[in-house]
Amino acid sequence: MGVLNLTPDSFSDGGDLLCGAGAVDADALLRRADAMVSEGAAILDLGAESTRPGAEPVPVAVERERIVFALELLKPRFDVVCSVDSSAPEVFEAAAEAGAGLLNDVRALRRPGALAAAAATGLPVCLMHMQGEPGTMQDRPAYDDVVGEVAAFLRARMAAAQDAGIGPDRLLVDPGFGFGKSLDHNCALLRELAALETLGVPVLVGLSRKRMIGALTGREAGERLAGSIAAAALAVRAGARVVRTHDVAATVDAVRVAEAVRG
Ligand code: HH2
Repeated sequence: MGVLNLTPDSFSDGGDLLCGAGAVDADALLRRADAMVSEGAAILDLGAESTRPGAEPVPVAVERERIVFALELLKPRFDVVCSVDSSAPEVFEAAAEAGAGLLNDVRALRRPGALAAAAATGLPVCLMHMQGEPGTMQDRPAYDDVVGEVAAFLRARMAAAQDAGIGPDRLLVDPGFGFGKSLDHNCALLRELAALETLGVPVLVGLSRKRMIGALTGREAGERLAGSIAAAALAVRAGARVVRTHDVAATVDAVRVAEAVRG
């Protein structure tokens, strides 16, 4: 899953795909998408609001406009699933109409109206764990048993989704690396990722260029490729089925090796 951030302020690639006025830069988006698809991405994840700690909220109308514009540009040109990284029910419906193939919600459909809106689209959904809200989630993350609590949260959100009409055949889950987690929490989740396989749906991971990689390697966001690749390989070895990445070519190679070893 290649990351395409249509945001001014994402932590590693913010502003790359927007023009000065905040509109999506069509040429830049097409170039980046084309590169990702030729490097082996099966999914492109479009996000129009940064979730990094302290990011500015984006009005829902702006988020929807950027997402729909990008989908209308990409869908006719690329034979891949276009995923939409959003928590807004208003965006789900518009995205589904514009050809989205997956909803990726870092809030696991907890916004009012999100469960019903996602159900109505008929699309698959990725439910991610996050402790707290983006603005403050890294202030003091705390767990007694991070792996058990993340698994229990995801199980509860799967049950809520099922009640709303979204069965397990339409779900993926994600432990949410870096979302309300210390370095120790992130490492414990990666070490014990296989525990999430008991949920019975595919596991997606987003580790690419994240702060945990920076903490472990001492490197800035643009220099975290090798660390991110190591984390992706470990995650696939432990059962991850989808890897969200900014660096598709290198990650595809690492995933192929880890998959072959996993068997
Ligand atoms: N991480 C980010 C955004 N969306 N979705 C899922 N399912 N899993 C993740 O780990 C995940 C995600 C944050 O990364 P990025 O999009 O690069 O940054 P930003 O939130 O600053 O736009």
